[in-house]
Amino acid sequence: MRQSHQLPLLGLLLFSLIPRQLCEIFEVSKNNYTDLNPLINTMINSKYTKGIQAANVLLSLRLGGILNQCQEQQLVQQVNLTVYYKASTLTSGQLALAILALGACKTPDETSIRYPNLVKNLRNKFKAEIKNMGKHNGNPLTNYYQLSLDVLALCLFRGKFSITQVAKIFEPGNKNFYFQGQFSVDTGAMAVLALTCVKNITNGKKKTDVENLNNINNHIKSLIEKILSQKKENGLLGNIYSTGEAMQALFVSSDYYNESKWDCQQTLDTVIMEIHKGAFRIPTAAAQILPALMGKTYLNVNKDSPCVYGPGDFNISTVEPITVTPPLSPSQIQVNYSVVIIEETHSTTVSVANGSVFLDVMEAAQKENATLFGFTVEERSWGPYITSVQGLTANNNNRTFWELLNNGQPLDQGVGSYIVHEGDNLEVRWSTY
Ligand code: B12
Ligand SMILES: *[C@@H]1O[C@H](CO)[C@@H](O)[C@H](O)[C@H]1NC(C)=O
Ligand SMILES: *[C@@H]1O[C@H](CO)[C@@H](O)[C@H](O)[C@H]1NC(C)=O
Ligand SMILES: *[C@@H]1O[C@H](CO)[C@@H](O)[C@H](O)[C@H]1NC(C)=O
Ligand SMILES: *[C@@H]1O[C@H](CO)[C@@H](O)[C@H](O)[C@H]1NC(C)=O
Ligand SMILES: *[C@@H]1O[C@H](CO)[C@@H](O)[C@H](O)[C@H]1NC(C)=O
Ligand SMILES: *[C@@H]1O[C@H](CO)[C@@H](O)[C@H](O)[C@H]1NC(C)=O
Ligand SMILES: *[C@@H]1O[C@H](CO)[C@@H](O)[C@H](O)[C@H]1NC(C)=O
Ligand SMILES: *[C@@H]1O[C@H](CO)[C@@H](O)[C@H](O)[C@H]1NC(C)=O
Ligand SMILES: *[C@@H]1O[C@H](CO)[C@@H](O)[C@H](O)[C@H]1NC(C)=O
Repeated sequence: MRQSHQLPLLGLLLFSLIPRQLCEIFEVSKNNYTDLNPLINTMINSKYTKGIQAANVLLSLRLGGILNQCQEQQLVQQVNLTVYYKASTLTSGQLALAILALGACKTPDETSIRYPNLVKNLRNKFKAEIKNMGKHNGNPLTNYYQLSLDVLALCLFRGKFSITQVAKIFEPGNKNFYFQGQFSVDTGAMAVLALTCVKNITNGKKKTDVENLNNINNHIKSLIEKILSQKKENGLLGNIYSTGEAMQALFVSSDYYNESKWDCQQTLDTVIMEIHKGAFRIPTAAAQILPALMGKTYLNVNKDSPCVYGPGDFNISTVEPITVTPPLSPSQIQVNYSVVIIEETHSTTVSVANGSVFLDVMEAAQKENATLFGFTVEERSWGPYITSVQGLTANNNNRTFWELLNNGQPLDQGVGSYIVHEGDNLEVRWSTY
């Protein structure tokens, strides 16, 4: 494989600015940058980078200082289209992500751009989330990962919000930090980033401020403990897809845990290994892991760092494209597939090409009997998301969703990514989270 590109100079400098106790990240050597190529390729070569996925990618590549002007313009255009023409259909967190991406770096002449209209719109969407919690048993329109993105964007871009309310909502015992009783590391990490920003803009003069600061400090400490308690043998925090954001949370919270509690290098080594195994083939997955690998966090977003351009820019066209999924082989495999709704189970055995994904199995079953195996699917930033099966639709107001399992174990990938194997017992189950 020929690798003839390099990261921009600023990228090199940034490596050396990472606080020492965190991670020795990469040695400044070309060898190490090539480890990141699969991520960058996935993000830049994706033909499907539009909408919110483009916001994820833009934010990530800007934080990394990896884009050239042309690539950046294309991505900004995609995000522009989404925020200016589809604003009303965006969820709160989608808009927040777009604001973070658009504001993630500034050329010297636009340091004052703060997207006041978008921020005002976000404020209204955030209010609607809170209102929904009041009406529907504490359940927001979306989820706490998105409420955290909202607070982060409002905080960084000078939107109005109540610090007292934030301190109250993000109480770590809140059920919205958990899915099926399990602490959600992604959600906790995003909340730590948001709370860290809020903490920093709160000056402790008034009595309520002192109380809020005290609460927020306690929340951060407790969330960090919960994140570290999800550390696996191999150093991952939660699973491979939550690790990047958990690393960001740990980077900004070094005052809240003992250094001996986290071996950053081990986490990093495992992530690099997983990059080479192809774990980050989805652009959003690549986008979420990259900043941490470059020692950056979402709090670095409006630090007035200019976008990095120049002759040393990463030359995308010299990079070999990666295959997105292994090729289908002509041989067929047999898998079991069941739809489970409470006590009622409908099963079938389907035959699909070796190398097929879960979605192919669902489509084969649907062809066989659309009454029993009919379903609807929507494209989201992580790929196809199952919204209904047998006409039964998932609903955030009562925390219902269609859960994916194999051999009784929940999958950590979606229907568009999980490659099925001979003898799999696949299941879509009507569940609550
Ligand atoms: C909240 C959440 C959920 C909620 C979504 C409903 C709600 N109340 O919002 C619930 C609990 C239902 C859920 C379900 C699942 N999730 Co989920 N979820 C998240 C979380 C924490 C935040 C998503 C979000 O709001 N992003 C921000 C907004 C701005 O982006 P968005 O694209 O508009 O968000 C929507 C989609 O992401 C979608 N969504 C949520 N999860 C998943 C998973 C997949 C595969 C897809 C395609 C879409 C999708 O719901 C979001 C709200 O509408 C992410 C964490 C992360 N790191 O991103 C995990 C995450 C995306 N989920 C994940 C997984 C694996 C699942 C499940 C497949 C689990 C399972 N075994 O069933 C199912 C989806 C099954 C299906 N029906 O297709 C993984 C995806 C990894 C991967 N490589 O694909 C993540 C990264 C968590 C992790 N660390 O493993 N999830
Ligand atoms: C970085 O590169 C050096 C030598 O080029 C290598 O020894 C080291 O293991 C690499 N680090 C990582 C995290 O891959
Ligand atoms: C995106 O929108 C902003 C604000 O309307 C505009 O100034 C900018 O030129 C647009 N950028 C692109 C690449 O379309
Ligand atoms: C805290 O806020 C100040 C300005 O109020 C800013 O200069 C500083 O970078 C912020 N620190 C963090 C960690 O965000
Ligand atoms: C950190 O952990 C080490 C080893 O477990 C211990 O010796 C040290 O006292 C701890 N420091 C703090 C500040 O808790
Ligand atoms: C980038 O790659 C293209 C095609 O391989 C080449 O023509 C161009 O000169 C390269 N640019 C830089 C800056 O290396
Ligand atoms: C499916 O393909 C994989 C490699 O792509 C191979 O190892 C496996 O034996 C194949 N299974 C069948 C049943 O053909
Ligand atoms: C689908 O399954 C249902 C229930 O078993 C059955 O009544 C129906 O005839 C089947 N439809 C087809 C097209 O096989
Ligand atoms: C959830 O809400 C939907 C729509 O309001 C309703 O059809 C469904 O029966 C509810 N499910 C549960 C488990 O309460
Ligand atoms: C498919 O499921 C049925 C019923 O659950 C089970 O008896 C059978 O062994 C399964 N087949 C395979 C290949 O696992």
